[in-house]
Amino acid sequence: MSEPKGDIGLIGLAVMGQNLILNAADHGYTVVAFNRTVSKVDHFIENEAKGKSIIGARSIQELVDNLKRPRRIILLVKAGAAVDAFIEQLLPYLEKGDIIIDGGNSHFPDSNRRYEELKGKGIRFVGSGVSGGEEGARYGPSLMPGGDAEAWPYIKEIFQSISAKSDGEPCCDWVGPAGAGHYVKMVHNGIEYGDMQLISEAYYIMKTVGGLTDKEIGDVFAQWNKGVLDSFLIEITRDILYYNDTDGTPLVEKILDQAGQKGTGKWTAMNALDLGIPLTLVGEAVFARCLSAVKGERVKASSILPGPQIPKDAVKDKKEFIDNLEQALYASKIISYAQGFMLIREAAKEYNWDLNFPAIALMWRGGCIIRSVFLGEITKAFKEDPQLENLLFNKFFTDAVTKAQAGWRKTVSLTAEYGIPAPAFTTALSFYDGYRTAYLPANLLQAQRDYFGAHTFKVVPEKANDNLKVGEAIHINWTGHGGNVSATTYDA
Ligand code: 2AM
Repeated sequence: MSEPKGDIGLIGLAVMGQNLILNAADHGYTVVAFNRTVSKVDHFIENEAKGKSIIGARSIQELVDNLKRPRRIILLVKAGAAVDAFIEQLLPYLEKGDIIIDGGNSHFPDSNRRYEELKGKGIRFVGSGVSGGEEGARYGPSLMPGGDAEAWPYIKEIFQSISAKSDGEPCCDWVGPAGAGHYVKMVHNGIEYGDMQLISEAYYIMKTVGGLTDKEIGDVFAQWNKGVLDSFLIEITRDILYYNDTDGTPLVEKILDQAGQKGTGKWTAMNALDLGIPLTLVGEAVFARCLSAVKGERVKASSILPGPQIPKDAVKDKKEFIDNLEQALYASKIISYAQGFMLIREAAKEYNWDLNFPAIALMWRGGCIIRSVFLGEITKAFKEDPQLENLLFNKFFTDAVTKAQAGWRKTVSLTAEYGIPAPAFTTALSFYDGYRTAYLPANLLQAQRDYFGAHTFKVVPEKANDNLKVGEAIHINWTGHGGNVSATTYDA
């Protein structure tokens, strides 16, 4: 057989897979395409792929035979069993040093497992987050590869050339070991939940308290998209609000208010609970979707549970109201990203991953759903200090939240006063106030825990005395009854 021509193989010809192949072919690579349902290969080769540097394979053997060594094979199939099934099918045909890249929406523990299993067999595994939807896959996605670092030199050029660019820099770099690529993609999705919830709350506040029409709200988003909030999600929100149904009224007002979810936001929130990180905004965004889902109960509650009336003149100065709202959205978004990076930092510690923080921000800067000008500032912050403890400690962001604070507080007050649900705005502000408080009421909490469960507490070093010694686990007999036994396992 003549020398194989294929630079890279791709299994899974759904829209994402097809578009990624076309993207790679446009960049001069020869791609070998395969799919479980082989008729899709034929259809693709005869249509979209016609005349391009794309080879159709009708079996795994044919796919592998057509690839240069080390073979590079991307899987873009349904997450879960399909990925394991294809890895199993590929293994008999691969050699040590070949590379399997899972570009699907796999949960990171699966990628950790696959990385380990394949390492044992001499196969280099990469789990790569891919974001940007169908359009992104075709013209430049955000790619977040992690796994076996030995694979990176062999895939770097292809990955960085097909990825989105931000100021000429590719939105793709090596994330870190094992499942780190899929982990970072998961957190991206969690943050996406948060951004979408914040924007939806802003729309709702303008609609209810502000009394704005959808067209007027669309105009506000159009305006915001020219400033610090410039982002893909603000842009599409503007377009959605401008979009009218055939009868000339806004389509969005005809959509049932029950949010769906596929689970990546939940995974992020659950991981935050596991690692003990207050990722409150993403958590609220997931719960807000859950609350929206109990539509029947909400309709019933709307006629039983009273709340304040919104007076017609609730908003006296419309411009000020909108400016405050913009500040609230901006500040809350900063909090959400600060929390997201707190989580990633903790994951790096917990899983012993050496992560590339400036690269993570840059990968989200373009190509993906949360792409924004704002992520350029985050990239800068981490480039200045890759060890940055918290985004809020970077001068740009300290100044930004300081400046936004008054408008943010007024907006949250307004929602509380008029009974408008704004969980994401509210939790962001609560986090901010908690984070900047040196002495929280957890002292009382510790006392309660010690009172009923003898869980012990530690003393504030400056207030130590002969009975309360620094660093010691102290138990007090609060009632004067019972013993002095402390319990660390009793959890009633
Ligand atoms: P199909 O075209 O044969 O259905 C997105 O669904 C992609 O994942 C498609 O390429 C689909 O292949 C593939 N896929 C879904 N479930 C699969 C499975 N259990 N085994 C192999 N491929 C699967």
